[in-house]
Amino acid sequence: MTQRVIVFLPAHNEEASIAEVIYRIPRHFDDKVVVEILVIDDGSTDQTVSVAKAAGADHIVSFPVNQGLGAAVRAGLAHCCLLDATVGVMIDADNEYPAEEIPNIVRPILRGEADYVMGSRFLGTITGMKLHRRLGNYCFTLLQSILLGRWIYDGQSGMRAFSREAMEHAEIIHDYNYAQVLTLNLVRKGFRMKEVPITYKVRTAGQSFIKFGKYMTSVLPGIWKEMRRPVPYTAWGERSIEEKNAR
Ligand SMILES: Nc1nc2c(ncn2[C@@H]2O[C@H](COP(=O)(O)OP(=O)(O)OP(=O)(O)O)[C@@H](O)[C@H]2O)c(=O)[nH]1
Ligand SMILES: [Mg+2]
Repeated sequence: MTQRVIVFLPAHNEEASIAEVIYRIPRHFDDKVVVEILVIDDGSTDQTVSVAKAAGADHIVSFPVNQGLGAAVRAGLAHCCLLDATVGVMIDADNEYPAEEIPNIVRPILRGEADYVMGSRFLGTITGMKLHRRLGNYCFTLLQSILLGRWIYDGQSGMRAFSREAMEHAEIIHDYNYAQVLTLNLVRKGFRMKEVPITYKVRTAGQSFIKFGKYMTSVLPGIWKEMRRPVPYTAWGERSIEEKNAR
């Protein structure tokens, strides 16, 4: 049976790099897999959409105004389900992540070994990441490791793959970002997470959206709120996460 892999790119004003990301996405890495590309244009005011279409994007969803990266990833996951994806992949549109390595994060899901695969920069290789970014990544990753009681290497990766069931049940609690709250949400629901090494190269075009103050005042309360929510669904059935951990 043919499996559908939908690769989605959240994009806000990425005309300089989105085409290169689309060209780098492998379309035929397995005879039984069809790959399609979906762009979630978050109110871009540049030529992101026309550049993406010309580069071969199959589907475009455009927000009339900018809503934030969390909202864009939420829409990406929902549209992957609408497009009947077996596996959904998200990758940043800024060409920092290795799109040609997408099969490595998809295969564990196709093989039924994982529901949620993160491309890990810290297990792989990193070129050009500034020291303060590295430290920020370590701190936020450590926080997630403590909250989940399991070791995570890269909690802020912009390259991830999701099983259909994980996409259907993923909840992103705030519009600003998804990175930490999505992992907390899926792992607490019992989805099996796996990290796979990737090669990462810091962007040379466009602008990072991260501003220290906004990041702290949005992401930390988001993590707090997510952790205080009950888990209404568990991938292993009706039992609560406490019961599962106690077994
Ligand atoms: N939906 C949405 N996407 C955004 C926004 N800002 C950036 N993005 C996209 O989110 C992805 C990641 O954005 P970056 O600014 O590179 O953020 P980052 O990779 O976490 O941070 P850097 O380490 O600075 O690159 C890119 O594909 C952007 O186009 C936004 O306001 N809304
Ligand atoms: Mg980036």
